[in-house]
Amino acid sequence: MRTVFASSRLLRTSSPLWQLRRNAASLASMQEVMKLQEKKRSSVVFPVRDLEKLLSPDIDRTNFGLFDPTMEEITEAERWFRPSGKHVIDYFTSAVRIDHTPELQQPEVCFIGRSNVGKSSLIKSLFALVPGIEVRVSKTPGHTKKMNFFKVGKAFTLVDMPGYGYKAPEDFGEMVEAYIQERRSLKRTFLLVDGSIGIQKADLIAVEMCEELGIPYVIIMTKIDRSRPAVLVTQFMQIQDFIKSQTLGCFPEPFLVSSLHFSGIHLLRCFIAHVTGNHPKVS
Ligand SMILES: Nc1nc2c(ncn2[C@@H]2O[C@H](COP(=O)(O)OP(=O)(O)OP(=O)(O)O)[C@@H](O)[C@H]2O)c(=O)[nH]1
Ligand SMILES: [Mg+2]
Repeated sequence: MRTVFASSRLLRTSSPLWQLRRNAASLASMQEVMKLQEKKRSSVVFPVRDLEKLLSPDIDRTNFGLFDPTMEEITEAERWFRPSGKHVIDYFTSAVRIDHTPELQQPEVCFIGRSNVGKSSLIKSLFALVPGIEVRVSKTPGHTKKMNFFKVGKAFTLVDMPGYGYKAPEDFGEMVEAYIQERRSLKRTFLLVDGSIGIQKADLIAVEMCEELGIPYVIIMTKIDRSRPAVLVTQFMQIQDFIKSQTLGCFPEPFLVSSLHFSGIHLLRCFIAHVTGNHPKVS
């Protein structure tokens, strides 16, 4: 195991993440996050930084903080996720086949991953500032059975995908693969991996698909609230190593999110605004 912990830090058992259970829902906006103490704020916005502190100094940090906007840039990007009269954010339509997908010119990003990994929950958190928007999540795997399109004004579209694996629709391969291969407006594919268990066999199939199709994709580690920091940092380093040694099209640094605690959500909003060409200023 390559991960070497900074031992004194590892002995500290409490993570700032654990302390954030309280009032997590109120952290949906940067305005609320900015009211937190600096340490907590950083922990919510940049969860990777918490993990980085656990590593010994000699660990290679080349692929840490690759997308590193300022708090101001993240706050500014949030405007795309805030609806207004001129900027309507809502569910648009669903499709089960590529020839049923809507003709939209605006840039698109999609969320793929195993059933139950937290795709719909993540989209729900990203849209937490949109009153009344309906994004269905469920404890039952295989809940999302169609490609669900959410329009974010004229700026971009988010697509929630059915999961693969347990009880997934049989035509998942055909539906999702065809979409990824043919969708011209697709700017980024987010491949969700359960951060509490790491990469599974089924995830490798999705990685293989993305690699074969030669598309740019990003791994997101979900449900980070479920793991102790020492376990999470091990998973994180393993996934980073995996990306480095086994992939070509994958962004070198996984994103970390907890849809429950809003960790990593604000940064991801900024990244989405960035890759869809709506927030080009990020350093
Ligand atoms: N603790 C925790 N639970 C989560 C998180 N995200 C999702 N979950 C739970 O995981 C379960 C599955 O979430 P969904 O968002 O419906 O998963 P999905 O990937 O859309 O699943 P399918 O639609 O079946 O492909 C639900 O019980 C969620 O409450 C998280 O960040 N933390
Ligand atoms: Mg779903």
